[in-house]
Amino acid sequence: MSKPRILIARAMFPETIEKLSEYFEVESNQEDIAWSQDEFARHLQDKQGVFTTGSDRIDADLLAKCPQLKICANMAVGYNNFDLAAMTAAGVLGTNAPGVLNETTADFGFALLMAAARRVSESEHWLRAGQWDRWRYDLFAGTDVHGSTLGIIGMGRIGQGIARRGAHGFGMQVIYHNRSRLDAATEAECKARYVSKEELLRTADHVVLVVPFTPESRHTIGASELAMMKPTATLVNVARGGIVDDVALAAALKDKRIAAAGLDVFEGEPKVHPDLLTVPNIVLTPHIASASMATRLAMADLAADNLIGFLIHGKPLTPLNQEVMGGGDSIG
Ligand code: 8YV
Repeated sequence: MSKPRILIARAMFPETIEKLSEYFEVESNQEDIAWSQDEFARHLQDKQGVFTTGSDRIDADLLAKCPQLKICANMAVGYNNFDLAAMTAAGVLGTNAPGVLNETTADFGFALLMAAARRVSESEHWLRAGQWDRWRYDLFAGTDVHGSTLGIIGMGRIGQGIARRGAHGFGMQVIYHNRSRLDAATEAECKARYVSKEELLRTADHVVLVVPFTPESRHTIGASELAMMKPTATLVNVARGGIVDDVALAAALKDKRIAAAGLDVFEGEPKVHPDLLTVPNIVLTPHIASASMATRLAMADLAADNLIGFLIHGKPLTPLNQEVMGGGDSIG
């Protein structure tokens, strides 16, 4: 019997391709060509499965051109690149990659927080530009992280990882806001107190965003929210572009309405709004919060296991729209 055909939409680890090739006829975009949606559809039209990243859009138009498609396996915990309703209507399963990137992403959230609050990038650029000629009492004096109040918006597993680091490692008072309150045991473990979004914005010294992108979470932080924050505050986003209004943030930083920001994600990335590129008190990274080698391998492995699990054994590990499987079950 011939093997099912799958597409890997981006360049990928050789070991992932090798593993998938045991089960599938694999076409891989190993040259990492930036396909248009039409080109993506052309490569996908005769495939039963696709290995996607959080940047590969799966929508009704694409699905209409790919009648054989049964599964889209995202190498990402976020899946706002999927139109899940259209996928369900087309009978296409979506899977994501939860659980494997929490601690690595929480590490990076903390790295951005430290770098922004203590002005690491800003001072490095200045030093590299040859401007350091003598000591000064207030040279790049920033805001303390230890002992301060950490506000986390979005208290899923990544948010909890950031809370634990803050409370246990840096002696921070942790407050959080979330769609629903955590159970008492988790709150105690994270030493975190539930507050309203407004109280969080007004009292936190550092605000970290870890909410999924949905139409409701778009511009969770805009001009009015930035106006509530302390002038000494730091804002960090390791969630998704669009949760922050980038233009409003650039204006707030320029006018020193807040002190600093660290962003790993952007509205319309990989393009970055030019206003953000010209304010000095910001740390900008290219969506790499999950990018340790070990974690990226684990994410790729889970996406591959979802393809194998579903197309070969009928049992995906981490399905999103299980209803398309009819009577089938999951082991995730
Ligand atoms: C990925 C992410 O690097 O998992 C997510 O949701 O944002 C990142 O870890 C990115 O989406 C590529 O798949």
